[in-house]
Amino acid sequence: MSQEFSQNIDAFDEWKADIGRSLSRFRLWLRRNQLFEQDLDDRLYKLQESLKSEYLTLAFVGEFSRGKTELINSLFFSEYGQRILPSDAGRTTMCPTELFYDRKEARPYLRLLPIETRLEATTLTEYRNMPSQWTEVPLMTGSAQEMTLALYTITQTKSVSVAEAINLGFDESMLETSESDESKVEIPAWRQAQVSFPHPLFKRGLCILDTPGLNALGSEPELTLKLLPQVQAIVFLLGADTGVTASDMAIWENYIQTIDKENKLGLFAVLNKVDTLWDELSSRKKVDKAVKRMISTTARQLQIDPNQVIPVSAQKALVAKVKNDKSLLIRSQITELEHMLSVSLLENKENLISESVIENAQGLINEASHLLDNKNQRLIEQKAELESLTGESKVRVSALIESNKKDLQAFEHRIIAIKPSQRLLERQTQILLSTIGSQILSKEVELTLNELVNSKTTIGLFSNMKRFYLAINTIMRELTREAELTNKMALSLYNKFSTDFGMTLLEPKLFPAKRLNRELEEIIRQSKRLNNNIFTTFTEHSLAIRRFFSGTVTEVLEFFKGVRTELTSWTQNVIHPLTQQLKTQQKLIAEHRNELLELKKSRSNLDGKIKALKRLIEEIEMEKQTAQDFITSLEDKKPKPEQTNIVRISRATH
Ligand SMILES: Nc1nc2c(ncn2[C@@H]2O[C@H](COP(=O)(O)OP(=O)(O)OP(=O)(O)O)[C@@H](O)[C@H]2O)c(=O)[nH]1
Ligand SMILES: [Mg+2]
Repeated sequence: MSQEFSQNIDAFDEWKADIGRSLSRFRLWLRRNQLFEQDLDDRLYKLQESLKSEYLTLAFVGEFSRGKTELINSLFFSEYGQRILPSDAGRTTMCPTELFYDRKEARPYLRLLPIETRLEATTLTEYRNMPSQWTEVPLMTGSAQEMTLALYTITQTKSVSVAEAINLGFDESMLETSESDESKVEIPAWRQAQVSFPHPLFKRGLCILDTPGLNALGSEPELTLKLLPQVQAIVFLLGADTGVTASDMAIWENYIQTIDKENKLGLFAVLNKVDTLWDELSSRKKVDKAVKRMISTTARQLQIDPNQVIPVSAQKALVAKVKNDKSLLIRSQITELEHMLSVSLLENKENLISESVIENAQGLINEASHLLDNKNQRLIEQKAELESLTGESKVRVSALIESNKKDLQAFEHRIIAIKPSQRLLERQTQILLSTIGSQILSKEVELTLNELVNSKTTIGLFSNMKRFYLAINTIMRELTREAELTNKMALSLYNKFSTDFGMTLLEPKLFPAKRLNRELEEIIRQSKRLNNNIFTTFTEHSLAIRRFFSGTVTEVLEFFKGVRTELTSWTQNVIHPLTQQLKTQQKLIAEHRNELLELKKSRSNLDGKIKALKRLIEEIEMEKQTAQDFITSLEDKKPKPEQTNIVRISRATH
């Protein structure tokens, strides 16, 4: 892709490095202020690491033959001077293909997962970590011919009986009859392809997902449930030669509009093959008018704004790049598309990082800064005490030691007094965790499996599937109820803490039950749509059940696993500020006691001690300012929506 994209990635890397540096500085700051704790440091380290490992994924989706692969060729492989990925008339890309650079193995390869793996209960995600299950084809990146030949494997099909095809999850009406044997049908030979290629942009973390048309989207649940919702931007391809057809509409409505990313997804409707409207005998003006008309029809059909439909000619762009034909390149309008893709892709990633890293880090800094606030409060009180000693008698010091002793005792009492509430909250978080414990879920899954296996009819299968959804919803409701209770307890513990210890505290971060509910609803909604026809399509119930398990059930289990991890770290985070505050305060009182004891022996250095306290208070004030500066500088790094002019496809009103 263009130099501009490369420059934007440079800026993006610099932005990430900048955030990483801020976090490193904050980690040092914590050590300097004696606030270092392994647990907190680990959390910060994880945030820093998450900045490094991220891939940026751009998916190309649309009905077959709209030019997805041709567009990828012209965006990324024009340097080869020919088509590298197979793009032909008719169905070409037979399986979802990921193009990226494997930074771990650091070598080019083509890996293909045999279609038969669909019969196994293992998920695509699991297969990703099992290289031995994939067939590897060497990639000679130095030669265009060798590359083209190797990548042609992606288009391979095989002849199987109709029954076999159906069992593998294909819809019979979508398959072509085999040329060599009329009783057989052609199915893709592979389920998924991975191309590791040292393209400069792939090396920097860009990943491309090329997908086949409608048929494949329908038959590979993980593509719809998992791969697509995870990408940063989707290019939806349409052809100017066909206009928006019924199957284009089906993909748009079922697979794209349904992705709920709370508008965090860059989505582009690309009207490809505009060159089919070019006409040697018509004036450029007339052609432009025809393109405009087509764009407005397309926009109306997709219910989006016309300026959200981007016209392009992937084929002419490829030719123009290969032949270095500048005027054809301009006419192909590829540069405009490249610009939009590069900006949007990065902008979406920046938004995600902003939420997951920047906001988390700001929370931690705020917490630490609050701790210093309370610390200073106490130091100021102690300084006032020492100041009141000047010129006073020894008796006064003894009185202070006595009162300090009482302070410490009272403090320890209060710690003991608050323990039950703290333990109650800890126990409640355990209850919360147990509502989605792996045992409960395994039991549910086992039950579902038994009931499905014992179902004699398709209707029976359906009702048992429904029962699974209901059971999952009940578990989620239970979690939500317990989460509300937990949140209430956290709030009241924080309140009690503030009043008992006379310290201000930040509001506790509440457990995000609402968001998790939304996420699960989305998984169930997508699964229901996918599963609607699996029990009627599959001849053998056992295969249908297996598909239901490898798709929906696995997805639901993965979701709850994620919730458990989130919950565990939430639990630690909600208690942590309290224990940390108490520890710091207790230490201060104890240190003050030592000081007073020393003063009792000799008062000669009273002035020195007051001065030292004064300096310490000033230093802490400065450190607090530094913490505020960290927060502001991170705030400045957040992407500013008003600065970009990317068109986003607004969610059509349903
Ligand atoms: N005229 C014209 N033809 C194009 C253009 N882009 C692609 N094509 C042709 O359309 C056909 C299909 O292109 P592909 O890139 O294979 O389409 P696809 O969307 O990847 O199709 P599948 O892989 O089968 O899903 C090929 O013959 C391309 O040469 C274009 O901009 N203009
Ligand atoms: Mg293709």
